Amino acid sequence: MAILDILHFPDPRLRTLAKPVEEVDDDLRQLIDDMFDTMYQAPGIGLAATQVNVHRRLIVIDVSEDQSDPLVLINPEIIDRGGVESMDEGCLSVPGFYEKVSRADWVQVRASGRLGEPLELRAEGLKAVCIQHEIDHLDGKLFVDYLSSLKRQRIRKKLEKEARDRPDGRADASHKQQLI
Ligand code: QAP
Ligand code: CO
Repeated sequence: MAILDILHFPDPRLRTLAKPVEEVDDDLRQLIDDMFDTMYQAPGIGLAATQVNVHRRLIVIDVSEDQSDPLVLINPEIIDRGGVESMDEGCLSVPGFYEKVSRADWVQVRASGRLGEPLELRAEGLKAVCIQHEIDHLDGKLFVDYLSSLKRQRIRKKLEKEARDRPDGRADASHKQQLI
């Protein structure tokens, strides 16, 4: 069990374009387990590897109320989408802020699972929104990018101040990129 440090907006490392996962091995599965531990203890419903400073295309999601529906998506691709859904989003990298974002309300996703097996699924509602939010992270994109620049700037200033006021540099300790 390991809780990983989460990067906070406006950390420039959150803007990194993640590379495809090439091999699903025990090291990757250890990272997946640590990402679930980190997400569940937050608590959160989705976490992308980018947020823990690992720039590989991997996300974990669980939108259930009782941590009963873990979903691992490796190299996820949205192959079809439809509908429009507007919902309040938050982000573990933007702690304390929630804003409405408009996205597709269903997605068809192709990915690999925890054992490297090919996977295709259709998700709708919160799960579909969460998948789109997490894949955005792999492309260096954050939900605040969909807000007005005024709102984004306000959030940035508050989080910059919080980072300054945090003497131990918590949540900013992982300066070295992990090599997976
Ligand atoms: C993305 O976000 C998401 O500010 C996942 O203080 C969220 O798990 C997609 C969290 C909502 C769709 C709808 C945020 C935890 C967790 C915070 C999260 C916080 C503590 C966010
Ligand atoms: Co997020």
